[in-house]
Amino acid sequence: MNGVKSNILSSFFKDINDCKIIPFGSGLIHRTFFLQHAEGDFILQNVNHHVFKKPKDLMENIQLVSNHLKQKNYPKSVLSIKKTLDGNILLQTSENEYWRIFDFISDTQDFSKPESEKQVYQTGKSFGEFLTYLKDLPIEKIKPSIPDFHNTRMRLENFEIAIQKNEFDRVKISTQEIEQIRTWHFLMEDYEALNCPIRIVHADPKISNLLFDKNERVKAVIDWDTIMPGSILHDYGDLVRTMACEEDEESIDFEKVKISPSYLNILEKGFLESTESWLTKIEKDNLLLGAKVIIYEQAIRFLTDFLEGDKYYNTVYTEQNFNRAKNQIQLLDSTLKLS
Ligand code: GN1
Ligand code: MG
Repeated sequence: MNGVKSNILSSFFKDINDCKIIPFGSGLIHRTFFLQHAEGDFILQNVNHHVFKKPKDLMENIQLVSNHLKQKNYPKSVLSIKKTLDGNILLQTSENEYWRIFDFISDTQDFSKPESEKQVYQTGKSFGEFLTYLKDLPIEKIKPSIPDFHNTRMRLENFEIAIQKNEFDRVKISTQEIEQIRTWHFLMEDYEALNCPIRIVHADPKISNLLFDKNERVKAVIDWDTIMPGSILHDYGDLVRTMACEEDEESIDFEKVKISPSYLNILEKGFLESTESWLTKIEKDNLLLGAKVIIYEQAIRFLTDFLEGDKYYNTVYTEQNFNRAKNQIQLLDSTLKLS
């Protein structure tokens, strides 16, 4: 069934005769399916354990966050894990694959770029609300599912190693982009000098990780795999990266890839409405630096993956990661011109 073996389904359901499975979503890491069953609708995922080396840790994080939010009466939908028939939150198969199931959150839409000011404002506000609810979850209970995930310095080191190795002979065509990235080194230093507080963050709040209702309001923040100790600036930055640009990260219409000042203002307004009372001055004063650093990091990551032969991100054509890197470079260039 769409490449999903029956032993996987029979680990979760007593009766698997009426299962319908179709590929789903736009994630760049896992394989995701929509699963219909007499018991209800679900999301079935094959967890990428090359990226998430300890899949059990991330499932424990998700369960913890889900219970916490439910207990606090968080007003939006949350991820609910469907356990295997023998009570596990994750299935490990004899072929060393990891599978999991969540309840499907119905009546939603998702986007790869923003559609209106109302949607942008609602996103800032709702995502700020999500972080506010995570604030009183004891941070030591959350395990970093990918160590050094937003360690830009380490990302740059890996980038330089990929250039040195040049395994796929792609350095030559990337010369201009490589040089551009090197000139923006100062962004990482500016960020490091801040010493931002460490809090529980989402670490991947791009637009497609938010589900909207018919009225352009956020119904759920999804993709909790990267919830970990980190910096609010990175989370706000990822919102700006995908919510304050009228083109999406796959666009090769590079001329049009730029920050929209009106979307940026309205996103910040919504975000601060939910977070202003508890963010520190350092955080509030440096939100835009968070955006610059995260767009920078994303450009580095896409270009590194291109140089390494597209091992990390799912791609459907050869130069996709190169184009994604060019898109982010363009976006950063326009962000730097704002101030
Ligand atoms: C990946 O899994 P997905 O598509 O939501 C990536 C993010 C990147 C994003 C770029 C674990 O997110 O860090 O920002 O692609 N997730 C991981 O689109 O690397
Ligand atoms: Mg993700």
